Amino acid sequence: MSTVRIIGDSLPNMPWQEKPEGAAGPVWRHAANPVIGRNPVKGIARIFNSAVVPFEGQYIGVFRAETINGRPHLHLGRSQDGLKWTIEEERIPLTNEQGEPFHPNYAYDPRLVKVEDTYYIIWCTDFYGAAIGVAKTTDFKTFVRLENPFLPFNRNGVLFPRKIDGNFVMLSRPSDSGHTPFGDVFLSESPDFVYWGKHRHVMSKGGQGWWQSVKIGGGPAPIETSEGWLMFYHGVTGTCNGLVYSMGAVILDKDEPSKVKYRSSTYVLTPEEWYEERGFVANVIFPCATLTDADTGRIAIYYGAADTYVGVAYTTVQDIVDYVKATHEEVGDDAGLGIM
Ligand code: BMA
Repeated sequence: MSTVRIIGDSLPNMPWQEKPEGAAGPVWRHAANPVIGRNPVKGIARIFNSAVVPFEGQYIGVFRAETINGRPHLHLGRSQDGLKWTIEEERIPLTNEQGEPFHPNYAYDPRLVKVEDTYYIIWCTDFYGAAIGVAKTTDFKTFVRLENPFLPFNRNGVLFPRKIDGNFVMLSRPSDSGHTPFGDVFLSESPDFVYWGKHRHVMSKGGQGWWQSVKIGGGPAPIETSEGWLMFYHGVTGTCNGLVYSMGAVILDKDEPSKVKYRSSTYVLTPEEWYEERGFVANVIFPCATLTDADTGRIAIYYGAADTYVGVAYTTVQDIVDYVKATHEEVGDDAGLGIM
């Protein structure tokens, strides 16, 4: 019997496949992955680490598009079913708040989150090095870039889908300027999306799970459930052959989301399929978005695979919450408020 509920909208036409017999873990892959292959659009070599939302009965996405000159930019895509995508050839026409064109040097790993009636794009931008960029739209025609919320260096900006206690809440992962060999997840609040503060530590890397021993970073926008905020994230380990990115899951306190309630000691998805193990960067699973249906508890997770493809995976809120509780491990002082 289902006891855990998603607190959100119904989405009966979201992509879905039932759990196959003998699935190894609580998350299973879409059988026809990858849903976006190489060279999907003229001038774009690879699309991965991207975000989607339901919009006007269809789906719209902000995609990390690696152009054929090697730079990542953000491109819009549309889909009837959330699986077959039409991606625009031109990058998203961002403007600044005065309405003038604004072109970030590079833009990658977007998240796309609706708060009230506005859609926010949060990405990794160039601000004297890697930092968090933000923009907003209500119609997916005009996109206004807002002030950068945080100082460099920082990545993996993840906005909560509603205000908590009247404030916007954003996770981020402070880091270094390169392929950062460290990183924990922090949380910041803002009353106006301009001034950010009340910074809290949320989660450390590590614990018994060596799959997340090097660094971690937030994933899709947290999903509100009757047990708290469910968040998928990436955890990274080092090997003699380079880094390996897996997906983990955590449940944060509903009212004080800097507190970890349950955190899975094991990954919930790790590179196993050819499109995850082989590509521009081998062995990467990097989740950036989910679609959910509150009526059935279904969750579809969009993830970048091997910095080359987009994959979709599924779970239900009951499956994943049960799994996270059953494999829970407390890491350091993560269960506290995160104020030193
Ligand atoms: C991280 C980010 C991600 C990428 C991952 C693996 O530092 O740059 O965009 O998927 O490395 O290359």
